[in-house]
Amino acid sequence: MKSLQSDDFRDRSIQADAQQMLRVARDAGIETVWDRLAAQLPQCGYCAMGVSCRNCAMGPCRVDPFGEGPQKGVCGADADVIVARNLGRSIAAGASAHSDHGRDILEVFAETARGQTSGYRIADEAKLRRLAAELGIAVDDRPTEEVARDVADELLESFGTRRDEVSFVARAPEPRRQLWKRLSITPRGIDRENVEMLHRTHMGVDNDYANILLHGLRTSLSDGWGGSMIATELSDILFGTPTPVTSQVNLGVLKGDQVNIALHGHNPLLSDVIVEAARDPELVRFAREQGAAGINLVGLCCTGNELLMRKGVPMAGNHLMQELIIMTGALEAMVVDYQCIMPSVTDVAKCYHTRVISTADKAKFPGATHIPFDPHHGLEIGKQIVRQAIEAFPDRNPERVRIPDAPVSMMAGFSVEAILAALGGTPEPLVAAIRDGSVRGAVGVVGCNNPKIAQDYGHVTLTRRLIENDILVLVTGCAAVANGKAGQMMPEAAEMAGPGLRAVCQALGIPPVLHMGSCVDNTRILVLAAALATHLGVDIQQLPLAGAAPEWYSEKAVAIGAYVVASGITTVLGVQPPIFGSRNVVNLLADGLDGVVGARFAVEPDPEKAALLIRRHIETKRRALGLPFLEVPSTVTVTPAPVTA
Ligand code: BF8
Ligand code: SF4
Repeated sequence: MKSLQSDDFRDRSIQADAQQMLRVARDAGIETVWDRLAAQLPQCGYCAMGVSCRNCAMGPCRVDPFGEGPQKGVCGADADVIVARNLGRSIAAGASAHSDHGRDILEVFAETARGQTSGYRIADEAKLRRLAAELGIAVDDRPTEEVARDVADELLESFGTRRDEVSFVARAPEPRRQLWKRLSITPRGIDRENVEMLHRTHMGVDNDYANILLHGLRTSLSDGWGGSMIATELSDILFGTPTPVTSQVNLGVLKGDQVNIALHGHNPLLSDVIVEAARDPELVRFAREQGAAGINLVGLCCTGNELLMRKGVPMAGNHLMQELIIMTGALEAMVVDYQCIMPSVTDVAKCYHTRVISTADKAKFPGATHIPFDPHHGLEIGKQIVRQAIEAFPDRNPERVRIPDAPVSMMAGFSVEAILAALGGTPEPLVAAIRDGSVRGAVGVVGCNNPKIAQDYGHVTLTRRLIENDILVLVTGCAAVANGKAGQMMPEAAEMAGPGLRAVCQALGIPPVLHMGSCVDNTRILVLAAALATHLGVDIQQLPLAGAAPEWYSEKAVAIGAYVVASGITTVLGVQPPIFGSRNVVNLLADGLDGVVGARFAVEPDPEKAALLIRRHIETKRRALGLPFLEVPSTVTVTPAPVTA
């Protein structure tokens, strides 16, 4: 890892807006995530290798991966069991986060169907009816609310224990479903698989590392084809299915003369009504009275992605921008819901006039003002929050305002429906392009920022190399924002692509990097992969696809990686997961899984090398399908053009 002590902020981020704010942080003596990482170094080697355990009070224990110290915990668990248990619990935590988000949406959807909410409505009735028909619910001549109630009841059952499989498993291609059945990893109930993982990883239950990891796949599938998919589908129905939209990205989206409000977190339930509240003429007038020219909403992280995808709300930044945005001195309020919100934001906010407003009873932040979300008064609460932000405006110190200029244009809104529409209503043009080799394949580049990697370097470099080699890139989450900032998400970016992909993008008027949404929207990638596989009459594992999480940090990303692999898509991680203390676990995940689910994990911190690895993988899949393929040598002298934002 590069030194984090230096003043050369290119080590910390490749983006100019972040570098500029890091200078402000240094000059003002404000601590950031990078400083805290430096203070943690060297991080615990046992934990980094996954061989420490504190699952019971006979411990905590650790196993010496070099064979010199103890080889077993007090209970007798060896490195294999400890590593597998820790990984299993990470998957369960990530899957639970996504799925609980899905449940929150589902509950508001159910109440909306019963006419019990305020500020919510069925925005995409056609999608509701399509979904209902898919779930076997009668739709003809029935009122929308009635259909919605049945959909809600059906999906609520997916969380429990009364089913053999969660509803959306039926969307997977038949051979994949048969495979899951043979392996006994079909997810039965979303909550059930997560609870069972906690049970299995209690002391003295599942002591077979492979058996734990198989259940890890099942748990992750309950997220990918369960909780997250429910979140995506119902968010589309409640707030609209995304269609292509152009907006702007980076800290330059803040406005010097307006009340700036950042919407941060993951769940669009409240932020969506805040968009409406901010248009309220009375509040706009109030903002003017306070001396502001207007109210400017911007997004952060996945709540930002939800709003960008559906409403074109400008995007201020991804994960590592959440502290830096406050240091612009121009942020009146940061409204947070849950997930990926650093506890440190309230500390940074204390140095400025910024109000941090927490909104979820399950996610409180000492130092924040708590205004609890309540779907029965959605719009009212949204207005109350906007009012708070406006009240903070007169406290802004104009001398401390530092807004980086020049936001970058980015296109978003590529739901599966929008992609099919761009293709003329059928996947055939994409399939034809993949067949003739003008598009070699597609890769989902997803996931977080992690201060262990210069911010966005992994995402931007890997994506650039893939599109240069005619590989279509699908992005979500923080990876999408990274590529947006780097200017790789406008139709003009087709110029950066290889000749085949360039021609396809230019013919369709789309970018070579398609924004498919927030992290729960990785399920859109599953749906697209399933549609392509079914169209071709093959299983997902046979398709020239791959996944990549170059800068992942979160347990949610672990769950995503696991369900992507369990769905048959090989995935390359850019940050080392804590598994290297068990050779058996590493061998299973990086090799053995290929013979089980037809896909595996790889770890490659260097995005240049990861690009080669992925290209080789895609050409191997092409060859097996009998499609024209290229030789991608394993040792290529890479003299790439430097990637900068
Ligand atoms: O769910 S990519 S840092 S913001 S976990 Fe978090 Fe990772 Fe960003 Fe969205 Ni996803
Ligand atoms: Fe130690 Fe076993 Fe308890 Fe873990 S479960 S803390 S390895 S005794």
